[in-house]
Amino acid sequence: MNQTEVTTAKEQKYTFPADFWWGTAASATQTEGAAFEGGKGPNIWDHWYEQEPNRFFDGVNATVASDFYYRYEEDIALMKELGHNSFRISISWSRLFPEGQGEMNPTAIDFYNRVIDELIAADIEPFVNLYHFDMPLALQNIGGWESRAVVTAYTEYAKTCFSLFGDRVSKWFTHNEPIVPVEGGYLYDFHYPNVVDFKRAVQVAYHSILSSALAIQAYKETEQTGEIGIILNLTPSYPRSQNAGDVKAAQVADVLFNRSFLDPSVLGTFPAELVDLLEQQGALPEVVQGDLELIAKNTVDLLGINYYQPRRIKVKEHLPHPDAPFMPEHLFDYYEMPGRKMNPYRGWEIYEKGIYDILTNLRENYGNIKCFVSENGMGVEGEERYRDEDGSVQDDYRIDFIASHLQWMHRALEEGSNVKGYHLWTFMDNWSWSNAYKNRYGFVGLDLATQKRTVKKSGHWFKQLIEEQGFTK
Ligand code: BGP
Repeated sequence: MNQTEVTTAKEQKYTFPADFWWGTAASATQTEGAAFEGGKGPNIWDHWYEQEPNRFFDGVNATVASDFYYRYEEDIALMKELGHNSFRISISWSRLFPEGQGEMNPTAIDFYNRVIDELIAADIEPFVNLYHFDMPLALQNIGGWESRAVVTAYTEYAKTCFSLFGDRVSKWFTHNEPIVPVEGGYLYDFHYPNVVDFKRAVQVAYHSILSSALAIQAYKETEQTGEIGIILNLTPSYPRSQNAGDVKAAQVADVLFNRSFLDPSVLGTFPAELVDLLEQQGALPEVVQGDLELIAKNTVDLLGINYYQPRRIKVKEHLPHPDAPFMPEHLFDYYEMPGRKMNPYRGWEIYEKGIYDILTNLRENYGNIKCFVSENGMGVEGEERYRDEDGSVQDDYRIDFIASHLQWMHRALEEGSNVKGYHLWTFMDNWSWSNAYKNRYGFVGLDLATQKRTVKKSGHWFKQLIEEQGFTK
């Protein structure tokens, strides 16, 4: 297990446990397509596109995506060929409940049953996530995550999923990156409903956390014996220097963007620093009696970590106008560290050690919670230029990206981290919320004109890695 064998003077073999989860992650909106078919109701993405198509990159929406709705058999067969032992899907809430609650759509039940059965038949464990940014429009119209009634509807939706699919699914996730709809929809204007208001953002965040605890409670009340968790995008916050101002600023960013969700999900409590900050801003959310006990009792079994980039933080140098409505960035500034390695296409820093720092933090401060890397990946524009004569993208940069992250993960494992697996974002090039098809992430290339799938070099490399339980670098 986990040993590092010395192969040559410089190269090492990194070996992972035999039962490590290897696979990829995807989401319903970004892959299924059939956005207006099979009885699916509209969600906020369908609606926003209808309202403001120019807010979508290249004016392209997710109506077709990667056509998984029609091609899931072919895609799962390819996953099997590439050695996956696990794959994350999300259920489209508005496909199952076109109005978000009430009447169920039998065609959707049939579709998800077929996908889950197909995965199991291919020896690929389905990891099922309940919410990946796709609020049913009917529920957004009554307030979305700002509304307590939507929390109740979500709990019913979660219970329904457990009872429909829980006989075969034993890895459940309540949310993917719940802070993103908060940031996008209520702070920085990159998701519908395009509100910019800190207090409302806090209420949305609070209700997402509460809904997660309610779903966990509902799962525990079933007879089912699987595990339930949440998937968080963790962004380690590094101060520019060890000066008190920089260090304090980085801690504030960490509390706001990481600990705000991590602490209640894993420890069952909110950081005192967060409560103080919200109190100072007059932004404490509405909490109903009994909520905090419920959150305390219903923490996760399993944590998914989406890791793309760190935050580099420095002390706030120019204070905002005293009348400016509060925004998190009033408390710190971002800092462009000289010499940092960037993914030029996505504009995100690549810092492989971040994954080790996250895992170490979880081991030291979060009871070494069982976890896995649920997303990590590299979006690249213009990958066609790396195609060989057979059409296969020779993406050595992606292999290098994955291997360098795995090296740090391996080190964390050796030091006792409870990390159980690694999923790349994503299996096949897919539609992105912010960039449509500009940046490609998959192990499998997608020809948009023909929907033809072609495995990239990284896909073959990953298959070999799984077969050999590791790699040499
Ligand atoms: C994560 C999301 C994914 C995916 C990925 C890549 O935050 O969970 O849904 O989109 O980021 O980001 P992007 O597509 O914006 O480059």
